[in-house]
Order: sequence, then C-alpha cells, then structure tokens
Amino acid sequence: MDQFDSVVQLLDSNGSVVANSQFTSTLSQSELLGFYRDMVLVRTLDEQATALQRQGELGLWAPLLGQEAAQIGSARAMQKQDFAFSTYREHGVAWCRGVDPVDMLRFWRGTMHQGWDANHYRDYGYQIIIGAHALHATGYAMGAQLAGRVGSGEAEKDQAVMAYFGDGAMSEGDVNEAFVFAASYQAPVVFFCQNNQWAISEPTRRQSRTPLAQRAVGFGIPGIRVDGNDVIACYEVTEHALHRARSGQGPTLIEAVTYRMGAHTTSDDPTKYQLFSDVELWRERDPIKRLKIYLQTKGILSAELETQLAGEASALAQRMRDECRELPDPKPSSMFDHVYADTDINLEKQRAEVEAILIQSMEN
Ligand SMILES: Cc1ncc(C[n+]2csc(CCOP(=O)(O)OP(=O)(O)O)c2C)c(N)n1
Repeated sequence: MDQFDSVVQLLDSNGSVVANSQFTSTLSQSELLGFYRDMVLVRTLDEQATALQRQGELGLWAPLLGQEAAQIGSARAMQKQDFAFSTYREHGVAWCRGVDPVDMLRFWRGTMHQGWDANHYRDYGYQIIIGAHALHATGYAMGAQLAGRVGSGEAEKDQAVMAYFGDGAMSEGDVNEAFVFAASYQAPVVFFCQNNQWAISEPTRRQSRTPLAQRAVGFGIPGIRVDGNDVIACYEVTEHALHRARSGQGPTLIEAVTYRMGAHTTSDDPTKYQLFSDVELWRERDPIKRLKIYLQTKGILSAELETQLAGEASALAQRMRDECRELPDPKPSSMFDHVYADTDINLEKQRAEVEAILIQSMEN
C-alpha cells in the first residue's frame, strides 16, 4: 500500500514548478487555462452570492474563498460516470459537475424544498449534516461494486465516488464508520477532506494531534496530504486516487491542506477567532494568484484572454443578480418531488392530501 508522508506540491505559492518524486503534472496548456477560468468564475460566483446574502436576497451562504484549487482540481479529475457527495461549501464541485449557479442560489434563498431533480443533476447534492454523506458515499460505492461497475477495465463503465467533507467532519462517528466499511469492502470511494483549518471557530490543531491524512493508516487506507491551494497537485493526487478506486484497488483518504479565507457562513464573524496575521499569510498562498503567475510566465495567459475572462465573470455576476430575484417560490406540495425514483402510491396520497388542504384553506 502506498503512503505519502509529506505534502504533495507541484506549484508553489510564487507560481514556480516543484519537483515531486511520486507525482508529475500531466495537464495540457488548455486544461490549465480551463482550471484558471473555473477558479476565477467560481470566486466570482462566491463573491456575488455573499453580496446577495448581505443585500437580504439569500437567507445564508457558505463562502468557499481560498478553497477554489482544492475543489476545482479534485472535481475536474472526476469522470462523467463518477458521483460526488458533498457539503454546503462545495460550490466549485457543483460548478464542475454542471450545476447552474442560479440553481445553487435556490437552495440558499429557500425557494426549493431541498430535493434535487436526480435526473437533471444526477451526481451532485448539497449536504448540511456533517459527515453523514461519507456513509452515503461509501454505501453508493459498495453498490457500484456489487453492480459490477468496478475493475471491469472498461473506461466508461468503471465508477468511483467522491466524498467531500471538512476537517471537523473527521471527528464525527459517521466519517470513521465510513472508513471502516470502505476499507473492509475495498469500496471505490475517495474521501476528500478539505482541511481549511477551522470547524466554525474550532481549529484543526485542537481536534487532531496528527496530520489528518495519517489517520487513514489505522483504517488500512492510503492517506495523501496535498497542498490544497495548488490546483495542479490537487488534480494529480485525486486522479491517482480515483483511478485506484475505479480499478478495484479500494479507497483513499486525501487531506487537502488549505485555509478558509472568509467566514464559516454569512452568519459568522471570523475576526473573533482568526488571527489577522494567519489570514495575511494564507492570502500570500492564494490558489488563483499562483496559477496566474505560472500561466503568465509561460506565455499561456495573454492580456486578451484576461479581458475576455473578466467579461465572462461580469456577465455571470449580472445574471446571478438578475435571476436570483426572479426565482419563483416553490409549490408547497413540491416537497414530495424527487423523493423516490419511481412513483410511490403512499407518497402520492400524501401529496393529494396536502394539495386538498391548501385548496380548502384558500377557499376559506
Ligand atoms: C451532525 C452535525 N453536527 C453539527 C453541525 C453544526 N455544524 C455546521 S458546520 C460545522 C463545522 C464543520 O466543520 P468542517 O467539517 O471542518 O467543515 P467546514 O465548515 O470547515 O467546511 C458544524 C459543527 C451539523 N451541521 N451537523
């Protein structure tokens, strides 16, 4: 079993390439430009959603500021047939899986009853209950295994599952139980822990005496620590772990070491517990800045492309502002939508009952 002791980094905070004995970048120029575009647009999306919440248009928002590389690098390593189980902060993963930014806002504006249309957004779902989805992901992965969609050698058939969660979730029973099942059954699941240093105001150092990735060893799972602000390294280690999973070699735990540059959610004031000097230190390690320097130095990112991307970002921001305010209220009975894949007679009875009560209340 391969273990990786040090933090995997392929691009340092100055945008310089770092040699690594186990991983090298396999990415083309256009893929790197694509990652840069993703990160810039996802940061725009995040800034806009934060502003919309401040203007009273959203009930809440969980910012991802600083975690763009961890999310884009890992999610872009997934293949179409893979499935992501994620938390409330993974807007970058949602973006990569094709979720429209305005649809992300529906959840936070309260204009949906939480159920995604599984036919539309097949492989993505927000999760508020910390750690619970690590078990869902493992169960789903065991299902894929039982269905013969692992280790067949067919590129478009073999499937892996990503479970995204934070450092705080590593202290939850659910996550540790998921590790036991995933290891025992060699399930095709990649546990992707974004160690953003904080579980609301609780620092990681108080919750764990060892680097989180090292805990994997006790479960019989390989653990990899990666620089979570290095999009290239995040892509490569995730690609490696997903390949292992799809080919039947079992689970991996990835700890992406990063920093939450913003508030836990818009209802939190991080200045009460984060040191200004720490925030400044991590600002220097900004994931977008380092890729930008690299791309500019290599002559891949021209001024013209930058202007084009700025235009794209401003159009996205405008669309979010316009369409957020227009989001329709859901029908109360739509809470019954998307509960089961097939029609369920008992659920339909309940839907009819609710609709009858609503009609009656309107008549009175
Ligand atoms: C089971 C459960 N317990 C407690 C909470 C309250 N809660 C919401 S976010 C959070 C901290 C999570 O921290 P972490 O796992 O590091 O993820 P991050 O928010 O930093 O992305 C807690 C305790 C919850 N949502 N679910």
